[in-house]
Amino acid sequence: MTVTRGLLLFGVLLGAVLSGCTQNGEDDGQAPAPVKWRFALEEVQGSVQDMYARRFAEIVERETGGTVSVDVYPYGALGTSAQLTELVRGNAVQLAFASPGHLGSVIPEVQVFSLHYLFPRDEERIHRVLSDSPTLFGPLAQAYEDKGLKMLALIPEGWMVWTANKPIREPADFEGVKIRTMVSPLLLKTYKAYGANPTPMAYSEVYSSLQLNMIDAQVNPVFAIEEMAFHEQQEYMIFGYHLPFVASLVINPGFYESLPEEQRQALMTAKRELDDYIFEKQDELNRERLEKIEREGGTEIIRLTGDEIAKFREAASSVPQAYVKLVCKSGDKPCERGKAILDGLRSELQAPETAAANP
Ligand code: 6CS
Repeated sequence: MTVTRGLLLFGVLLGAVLSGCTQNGEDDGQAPAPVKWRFALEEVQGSVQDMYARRFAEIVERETGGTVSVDVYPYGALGTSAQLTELVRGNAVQLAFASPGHLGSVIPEVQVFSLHYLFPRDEERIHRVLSDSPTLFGPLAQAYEDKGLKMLALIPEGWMVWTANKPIREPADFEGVKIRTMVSPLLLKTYKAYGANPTPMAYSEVYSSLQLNMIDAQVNPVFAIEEMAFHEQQEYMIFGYHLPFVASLVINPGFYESLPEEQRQALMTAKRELDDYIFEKQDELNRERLEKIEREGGTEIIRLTGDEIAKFREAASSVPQAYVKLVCKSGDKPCERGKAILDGLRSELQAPETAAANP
């Protein structure tokens, strides 16, 4: 696949691409050339992250009167999710998406986004919390800062959906199933609680691992399953509504501090405008791509009933304790902060108007 080839060339390309960028150039004595910010994605062109980044670039360019230009690097150009995070910490790229599912070993507290059935079925509520949460933009953002990352925004990318070569309707169906997960430790604990055999690996390796039968199943939002063609290697897609996929947008903190006020404002304007934009766009994209998969045929879609979901909720009920154990293993500060994040997020998500909570 293109993505895999791109990642194999990581070392060579990275040097070539990054040394070719202008940070503060001049245009042959004419108007100063725009300052370039590099923005790296964990997803390919046409994805939710790509839509976000392209609109982000337009807004920043508009708000800074063209003095800043944003170069977007889709997945495959610069590295895996873990490598992109390191590039931001080193300011080799200024901005990147960092999925919590890949960040858990760096920022244990972020694994609150891996807790199955913590989030209600009410997507509007999730959207509002991800846009404005005092917990997520307070203590969680502080946990990012402590690890050399500034968290600018959290974006919803749709419900995670299981794909497999057998129908999965209850935790017992996961017994012995080799399911690819992102690399955060809590995800492994969760799938073990279902009886599965979780196998963490980079996104770029999933297609070939499915093709070679090295894994039996994987989990991702619909738009990603379609654009990475995972469904072509699987017979079933199962909606268990266990977890929305959330990505965080991170920026190098030193770079952010060095920006003039006008450019910081441009970042905040982009964040605010894009909160609503991406909520609507991801929903559209996930619907369109589900219809496409259904039209193509060959994939059986299963939507779990309330009773079936209840069995998964029960099987996952010990995982919040595992989250607390994991954050507390990392020291007193992450321990206290992790517990506060879990409690704070829980109460924000369960505000009274969330009548349609997860069954
Ligand atoms: O499964 C993954 O690793 C990836 N999935 C998506 C939808 N975005 C980025 C992430 O790395």
